[in-house]
Amino acid sequence: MVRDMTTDSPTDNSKLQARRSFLRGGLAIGGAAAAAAATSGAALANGDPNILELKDWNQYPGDGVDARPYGAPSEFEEHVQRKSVPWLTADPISSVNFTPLHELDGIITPNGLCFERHHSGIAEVDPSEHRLMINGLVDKQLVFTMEDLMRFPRKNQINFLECAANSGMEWRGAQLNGCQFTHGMIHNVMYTGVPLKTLLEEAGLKGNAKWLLPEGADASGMTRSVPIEKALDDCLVAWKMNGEALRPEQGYPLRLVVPGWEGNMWVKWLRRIEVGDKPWHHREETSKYTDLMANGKARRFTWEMDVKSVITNPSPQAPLKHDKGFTVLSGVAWSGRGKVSRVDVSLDGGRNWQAARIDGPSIDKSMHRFYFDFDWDGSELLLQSRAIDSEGYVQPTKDALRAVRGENSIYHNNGIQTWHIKKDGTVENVEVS
Ligand SMILES: Nc1nc2c(c(=O)[nH]1)N[C@H]1C(S)=C(S)[C@@H](COP(=O)(O)O)O[C@H]1N2
Ligand SMILES: [Mo]
Repeated sequence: MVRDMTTDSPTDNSKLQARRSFLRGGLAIGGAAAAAAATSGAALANGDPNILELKDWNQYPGDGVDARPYGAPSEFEEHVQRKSVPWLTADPISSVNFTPLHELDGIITPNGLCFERHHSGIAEVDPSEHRLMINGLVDKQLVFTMEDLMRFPRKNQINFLECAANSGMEWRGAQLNGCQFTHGMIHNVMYTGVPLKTLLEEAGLKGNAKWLLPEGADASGMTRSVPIEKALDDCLVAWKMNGEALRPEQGYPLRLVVPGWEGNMWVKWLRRIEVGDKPWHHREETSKYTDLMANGKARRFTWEMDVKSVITNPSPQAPLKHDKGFTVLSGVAWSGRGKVSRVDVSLDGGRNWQAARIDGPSIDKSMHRFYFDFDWDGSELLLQSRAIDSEGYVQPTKDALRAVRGENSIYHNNGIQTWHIKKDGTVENVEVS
């Protein structure tokens, strides 16, 4: 149990702010709006200074257009941060931090909040000195500058990247108190780049070309074996994320996008792609990123990230701040095998299920956003979400997962998450069986 990381406690001020904005924008929402209006009406009768008094921003002009050449979030959003779990790794150089999923909405992860996973820290690469080499079983060995790459026909793709270790700390039981920590090794970004297929065709694949070995330019020299079928299908060599250059944390100036497959294969600071006829069996696909089964054997090359979902609001870092009544529940779902076709929500630990509403774009191998609007009766709840993908795969319970995979795994935990909602609206990470 890691209590001290739940720092996002609501202040009275933020409660007031929430009511004010609800009143301003909420007139068409019916019963819920009426309840909120009644509260605000009482505040008004007592002389709410937020209504009666002039603020600085009402009276004095603000910064001009030259003050913020590259914008940053409001200072009131300072608590919205990537966070690490101090005891998880020995040092921050080979470590991970987590996306604050409970602070986000829609499907796109803002660039500054995308979780980071580095094996040797953030490489600061000068793009003018960066090269991408393709060698091995090709007709022509090629070297590209960044300018060379940008002359190829481009493609845009929205894809989630999930580290295979996401939720890994939860394998043996509920541990971390917040969806940021249990599920935050994921981000969902629109990438711009050139299809890997185009570059491989430029080099010309030999008949026996079956595998690729992408390699990173960071000090970890990250490598993974990628089968040629995937490379020719939907992989991208990308230099933009959400419209702007990749952030250094995400592999500036170049990274591999491997849609739906485990994050480890999305090599950052991509400098070389070797073409071979068999996998290389490197560290990241033998000692790491394999799944130790109950019989002592390890599953290998488990690339696809199976269907998964989590309720982000409410959750331990985002408790319910209102009394019983109209409640908007929200969460995210994704599948490495396609689209999410349905998300069900349970209020009673998986006994009864109701369909949630998926809202926003539904894109292959992308995050989906779901909502479930319900009338909270103020009693304790055991919230769960269960996603079903376009292949018909249903997100399993943690018990079902352990029955097949045993107790030894870290990677590929897509089990159903349970949040215990208390009567006072606080939330705890629990497991039901
Ligand atoms: N060159 C290089 N590529 C890398 C890594 C790395 O340490 N070095 N980490 C990998 C792992 S384990 C993951 S989960 C993703 C994380 O991507 P992100 O930092 O954009 O979240 O990058 C992958 N690519
Ligand atoms: Mo990872």
